[in-house]
Amino acid sequence: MSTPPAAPAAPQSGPGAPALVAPPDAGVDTHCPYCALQCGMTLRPGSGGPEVVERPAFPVNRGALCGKGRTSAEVLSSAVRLTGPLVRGADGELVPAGWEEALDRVAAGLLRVRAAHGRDAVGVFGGGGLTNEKAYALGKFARVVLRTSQIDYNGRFCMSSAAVAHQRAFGLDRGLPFPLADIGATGCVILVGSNLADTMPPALRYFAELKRNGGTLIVVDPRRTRTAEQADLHLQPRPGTDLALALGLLHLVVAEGRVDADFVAARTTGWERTLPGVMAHWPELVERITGVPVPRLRRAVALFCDAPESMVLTARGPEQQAKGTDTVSAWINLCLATGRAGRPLSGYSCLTGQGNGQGGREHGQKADQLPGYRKLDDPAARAHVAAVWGVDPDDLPGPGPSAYELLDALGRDVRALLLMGSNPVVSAPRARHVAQRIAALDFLAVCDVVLSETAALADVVLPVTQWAEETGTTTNLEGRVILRRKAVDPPPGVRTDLEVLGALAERLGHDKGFPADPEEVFDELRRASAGGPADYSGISYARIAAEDGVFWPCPRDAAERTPDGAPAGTPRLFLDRFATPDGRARFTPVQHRPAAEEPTPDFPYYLTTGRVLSQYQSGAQTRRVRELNEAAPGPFVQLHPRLADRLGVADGEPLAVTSRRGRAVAPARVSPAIRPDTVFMPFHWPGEGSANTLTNPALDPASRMPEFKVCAVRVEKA
Ligand SMILES: Nc1nc2c(c(=O)[nH]1)N[C@H]1C(S)=C(S)[C@@H](COP(=O)(O)OP(=O)(O)OC[C@H]3O[C@@H](n4cnc5c(=O)[nH]c(N)nc54)[C@H](O)[C@@H]3O)O[C@H]1N2
Ligand SMILES: Nc1nc2c(c(=O)[nH]1)N[C@H]1C(S)=C(S)[C@@H](COP(=O)(O)OP(=O)(O)OC[C@H]3O[C@@H](n4cnc5c(=O)[nH]c(N)nc54)[C@H](O)[C@@H]3O)O[C@H]1N2
Ligand code: SF4
Ligand SMILES: [Mo]
Repeated sequence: MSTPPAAPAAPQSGPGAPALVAPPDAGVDTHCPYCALQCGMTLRPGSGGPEVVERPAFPVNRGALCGKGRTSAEVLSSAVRLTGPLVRGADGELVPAGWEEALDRVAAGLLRVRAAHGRDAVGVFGGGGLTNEKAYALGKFARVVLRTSQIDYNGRFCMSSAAVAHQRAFGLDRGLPFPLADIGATGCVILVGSNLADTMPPALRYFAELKRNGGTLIVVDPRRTRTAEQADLHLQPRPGTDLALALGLLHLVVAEGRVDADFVAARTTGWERTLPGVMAHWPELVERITGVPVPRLRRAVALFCDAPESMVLTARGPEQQAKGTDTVSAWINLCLATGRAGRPLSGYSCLTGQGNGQGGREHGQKADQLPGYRKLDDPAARAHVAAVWGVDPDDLPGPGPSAYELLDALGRDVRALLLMGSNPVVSAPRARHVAQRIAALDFLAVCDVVLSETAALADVVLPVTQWAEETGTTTNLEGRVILRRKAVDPPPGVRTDLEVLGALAERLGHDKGFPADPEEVFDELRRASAGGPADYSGISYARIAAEDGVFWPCPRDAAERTPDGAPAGTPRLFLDRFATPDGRARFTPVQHRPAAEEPTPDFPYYLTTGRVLSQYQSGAQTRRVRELNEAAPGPFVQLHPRLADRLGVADGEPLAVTSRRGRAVAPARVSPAIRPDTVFMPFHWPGEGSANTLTNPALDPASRMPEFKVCAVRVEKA
């Protein structure tokens, strides 16, 4: 593994500070670079560079920002980032180079591998933080220029299980089928494996509203997080047992006569086939599997069903499991059986994670997908998109492997990789192995803002612009398409991802089709998405700016219109019908099964992983912000006092955590907030304390999601 670059603090004055594009003091309305809430903010000139100020008019966060958003302007400073291309020199070191040389090298590297090993020896890896325009251009670049099937992205590690379960049940995958603000007005929310007090703090206000309105919150998490502390009822299951838990709750719904038979009859299919699996999960069995006492299961069912309306929201806890898809299906089944779907203020939804986690999964950087959330193996979809791209449908490659499978094939089947918007050396499961696979590549090119741990392994590093330095759209967790506006000039020496793709396409024989102007790309994306499930054809930059975002689907020929005559977007889905061929939601029969790895005498504890408030993802950006680094300086192992006693470790002492993949060492953080049979590690850091040294790449059969949330470990004093 590469040594992590140090995280320098970001000075905000002097030559490194970017200049604001807008007239002085006016400020530019834009959005946070980080999570899927995509909080609205304004960038205004300050004494030492642009300052983030509140933008109360934006409806989702209503002015509130977390510490990451508040400090996000620091990452714009040239002191913490790449400001010129780097190429691997003769002595093996990365050395500065000009753009022409760097781009020539990338083109030559990709062509060389293609000539020697064929088109599918060249791979592409994208990211859910990329704007819609970039994700679209990257997918098009892979299919049209490289003509490779080997493209996937980090969203596979994020919400992919919920996406598959959504499709399976509702025929459409949009994280929230309603605006976030609806949460405040429903009667009961079951929040499953989300720690949004740390991961989306401004969203907490809607849960506070829920409680003010007399509603109740149930949190399902093996840890008593700051989110769980807000709950009326906290269920604290063993990691990896949510599937049994959901089945157990549904069993009680049936046993207590709480099924909404009218809803089931009128708006769903598949209940009869689903019922036997439900009845096989009686409460005492579920208590044994999950560790949640039967009276608490009963209490949860009462709160959920007695409320006039209720919702289930899942996040990574139940989804990042090798049975994540079936687990989400079980929670959806609970909603369907109780009639909590397809009507206002009720329903299932998934809290998408990355800045463009929603849009990034719609426009073609996914292995099996074409823009508009079309399927790559659907002949009509291929014909439509090929016509927009001006190519023969038969020339489009077919579906390729999923993210982990692609990374695992590096240096073997896939020998060159173009990577944009991810840092898998830190964030992929079994990360040491992934780093070895990356090191075995014949050629690696990385586009990034900073020298990430993955970029540090590249043959060529291309420095690119980021959020406030360029214009583009993202689609937030609600399905609201929003406009991130350019607010500051980038440092000289960096280019946009779109410019990079255009320049590479040209070198690979495509001098047209890859414009650098984001609005031009968006207009093409609108045409490519027209008629697809995620139809953006009625959305324009001007409309987004005027309306605080537009919810997809928004077809150009929509029957409903806004007062201005524009096609109406769709804030709430499924009110009349679900997006299945017969308009009914589909139950999925599911059965509980153990995690891919359960504790054994050699590896007696569960490890689960996740996030802390002040770091974002692989930490590539937030580890470079002084305030955030001070708040969350490094990895730790959270463990219960009883386990700490048994191991003879005190708070702060180094602990070694070993799984079948490797060993990590980090200080103990002793806390009664976690189950005694489980330890927790955040995954934001490379090096000795890297959680992903340990994690299990066992994949969900349907979504190909790795099992980040549960593996078996040994824990000892280091
Ligand atoms: N501060 C911060 N915010 C972020 C991010 C970040 O890196 N840092 N990343 C963004 C992204 S991309 C995402 S995907 C979201 C993720 O947002 P969340 O899903 O809220 O984040 P996690 O911490 O991964 O997991 C949530 C909770 O799942 C619990 N959990 C672990 N195992 C299980 C289990 O088996 N069952 C259940 N029910 N729960 C379990 C963990 O204890 C944890 O508290 O956050 C987004 N926001
Ligand atoms: N153990 C464990 N591992 C996990 C998870 C977990 O819960 N536990 N969660 C998983 C989840 S949900 C996710 S989403 C992944 C995320 O993990 P990663 O895919 O590694 O995500 P980031 O750290 O956000 O990496 C984004 C990279 O792109 C760069 N970047 C930012 N903006 C741009 C841009 O506009 N263009 C380009 N070219 N680059 C840009 C950033 O500097 C950074 O280096 O991690 C997964 N890994
Ligand atoms: S909650 Fe998410 S979008 Fe909002 S400021 Fe924090 S990181 Fe940014
Ligand atoms: Mo994510």
